[in-house]
Amino acid sequence: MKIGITCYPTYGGSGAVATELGIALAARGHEVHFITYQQPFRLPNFLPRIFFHEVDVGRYPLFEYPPYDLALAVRMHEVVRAHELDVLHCHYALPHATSAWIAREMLRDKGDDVQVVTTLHGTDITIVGQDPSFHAITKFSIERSDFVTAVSEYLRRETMAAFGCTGCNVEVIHNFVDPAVYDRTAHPPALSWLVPRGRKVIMHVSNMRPVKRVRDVVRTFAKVTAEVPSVLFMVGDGPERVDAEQEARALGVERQVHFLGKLEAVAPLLAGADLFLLPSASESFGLSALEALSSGVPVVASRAGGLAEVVRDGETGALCDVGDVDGMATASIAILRDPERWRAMSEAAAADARERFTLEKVVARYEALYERAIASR
Ligand code: GMT
Repeated sequence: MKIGITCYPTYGGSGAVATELGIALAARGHEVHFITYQQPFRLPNFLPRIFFHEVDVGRYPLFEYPPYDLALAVRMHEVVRAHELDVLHCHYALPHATSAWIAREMLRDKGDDVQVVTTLHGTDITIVGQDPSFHAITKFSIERSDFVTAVSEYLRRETMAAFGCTGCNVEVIHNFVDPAVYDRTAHPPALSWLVPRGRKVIMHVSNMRPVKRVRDVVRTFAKVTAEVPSVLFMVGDGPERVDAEQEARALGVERQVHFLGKLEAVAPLLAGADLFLLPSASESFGLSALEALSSGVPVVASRAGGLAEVVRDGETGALCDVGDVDGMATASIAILRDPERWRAMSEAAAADARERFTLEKVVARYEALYERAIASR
């Protein structure tokens, strides 16, 4: 099959999923065309059967806001025609699904066609899509997609509730990990030089937007390290990083908290972690939690959105209410203090990630969906 993939190419879960899906599809013999404004951050420079088509918005003094959605629609239309694509797979509804609808209308105008598959990732529904400025166009774009998927059952329900969405049938296809990459036995220790002997390693990975509640990460860590001496690695960057740094200073733990910035490869770091914290206010899935679990790292997280579909409370980690820093600290201490319990959770986490979210199984579901889409033309 020939698949076009559009995503946000910068640091974020939806771009990571879209890119890894494209790489996996190409490895299975399909031709994959990424259509976006920048090379996706997890895409290496060259791989067989993978093409990257840059969208150039151009600049014109009249346009205070360059119309990216239209430039994207034109580029999609062009690439579908030039490479005879079967499917356009849009990751994140806005504006990608809208641009794909325009591209498909332009194709139909000339007697051509393409199938549009839209994968909803979370904030496209829970935040952006519910903004009155975007609600109607998000609903329209979802309903006009040929097939719609959501990355969790939670997000499917949210979509139905927010949009009514009578004209569409949202199918749940969970996110996935490559168990060969997210494997704690596959990487040499990367951070041990920063970890004083005997300390546990706690990690958080995110784009540090308000929804991630990074202050809660630091607050939880401060309580944990008072009982079980630890270090905290904060991976990623974003608007709340400064607040988290300030919180670490206020709590007197700044020398034990390392901000590592945006790193492309987190698997080697996760391989040396003892615990992962994700106290988000909302999370449609929590890809970073899954990457940690696959790496054998128990996850202590908030019971928000789709996280309860990813983390098995008491088996592969612990779930607490949003903002319950005391609960998260107590759960973390209980896991870190008991080596037998930690080992059992670490093994259960890696096994469960491989059983339920392995790349092979999930990519096969997308392949089957594309086949259905093509057959329905
Ligand atoms: O979480 C983010 O800030 C990034 C965002 C995105 O769109 O890239 O992540 C969303 O999609 C990920 C991949 O499907 C999910 O794992 C995240 O849970 C989801 N984020 C939220 O729902 C807040």
